[in-house]
Amino acid sequence: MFKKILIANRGEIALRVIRAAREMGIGSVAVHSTADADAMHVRMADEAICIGPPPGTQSYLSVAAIISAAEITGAEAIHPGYGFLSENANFVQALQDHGITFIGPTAEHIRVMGDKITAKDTMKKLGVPCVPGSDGGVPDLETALQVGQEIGYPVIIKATAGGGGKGMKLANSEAEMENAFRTARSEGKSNFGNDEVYIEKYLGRPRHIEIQVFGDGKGRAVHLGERDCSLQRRHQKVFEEAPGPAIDEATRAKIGKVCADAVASIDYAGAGTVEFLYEDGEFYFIEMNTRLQVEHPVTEAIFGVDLVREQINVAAGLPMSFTQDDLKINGHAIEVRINAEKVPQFTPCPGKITQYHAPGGLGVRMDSALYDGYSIPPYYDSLIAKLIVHGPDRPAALARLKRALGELIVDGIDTTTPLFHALLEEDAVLTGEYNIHWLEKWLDANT
Ligand code: MV4
Repeated sequence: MFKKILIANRGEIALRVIRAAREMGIGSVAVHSTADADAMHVRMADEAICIGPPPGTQSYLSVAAIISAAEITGAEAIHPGYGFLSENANFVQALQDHGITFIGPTAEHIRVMGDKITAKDTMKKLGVPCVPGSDGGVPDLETALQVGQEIGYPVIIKATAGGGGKGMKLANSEAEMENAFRTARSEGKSNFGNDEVYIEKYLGRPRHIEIQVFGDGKGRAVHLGERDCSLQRRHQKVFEEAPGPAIDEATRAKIGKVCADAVASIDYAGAGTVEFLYEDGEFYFIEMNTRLQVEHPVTEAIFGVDLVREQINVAAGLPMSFTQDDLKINGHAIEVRINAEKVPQFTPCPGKITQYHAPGGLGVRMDSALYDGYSIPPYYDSLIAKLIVHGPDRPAALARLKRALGELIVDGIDTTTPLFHALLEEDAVLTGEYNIHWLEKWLDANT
């Protein structure tokens, strides 16, 4: 096992990894920008090292600075958290060249899944159900129109390097194809430096269901059920739950096994998420994320596992601590993302926290790097806390969420907390009968 690991991240996810390391008897090294000298991850880690000025590009995204920090401190492995360098194949390759272990999958797996066309092609060949559409990239408008003819409208044109909804364009008819095709291409080119696009049948009212998988890198893998992350605003998740309210046990076992078998057969190592659109009882693969996700705690809650500990074990060459048969769901969990943003516009709202009180009690987990008197810097993501509740069933989890939100105090800045109080009054949230469009429609009508 490693003696010391470096966490190439900040905020709550850096704390999450430091905590797992400490429980495992592993030393932790925090890295930080000059803007984060007073951040909680710096205080909580065994050691901390400054890696550059405030902008992420010059600090948390600087491969050279992070590798230097690992070499100076003698860290043997690096956990990337999520975001930043977590899905950067070149970073993983550079670590390998320096003899530092990446706590995550191989550079090759990151590369394959980072390109959505190769990801889809790979998953399709492994028996994972995909959205009907073009076979790979669509080189020109003529081919695009042919695909439209074959699969029928509406269709969606997606940039293969796309993300966060960028480089994604809807065409409702042949007449809309030319404009949509050109726009998707140019957005792909300008945002990601890649103008390759592919085409899919457009699904009108799906849920976003993602399957948590975990591999040992040696041909064994398990699934840990699904999360329903349909409640999103502008491709940002705000509320996630597990198990999914629309998924029954047989459905879960079936799609879970397909995903676990797929990643086992490619010797996938560590945590991964296979994302689907789910409509009318059918799953359609869209993407795979090769990192630990923000919302992983809802899965940890219902399965009673520590995914970060498992990641570290597997990276050190040890086996996973569970088999598929060991993994049984207990109850229901919900996470809400508390952002330093002012509703209804969701304007970022950095500033000084004058008073902070975290909710607690049975079935409540608050993952946050906040403290009294902390100043949230303006340079990074606005996520400041994840409130995760766990109860014996969905109604109990909802009641616990309402109770816990009532205990939360974050003074000095605006947060998205009022949104969750309001959502907990909505029938669609209480029944779980929502899809990927519900939240945006509700916000349009209510804010
Ligand atoms: C789709 C889709 C409908 N049909 N693909 C949005 C981001 C990207 N990860 C995939 N996305 C979508 N792909 C087909 N064939 C609708 C979306 C989509 C969406 C997906 C998940 C969660 C929220 C969403 C909001 C708008 C559109």
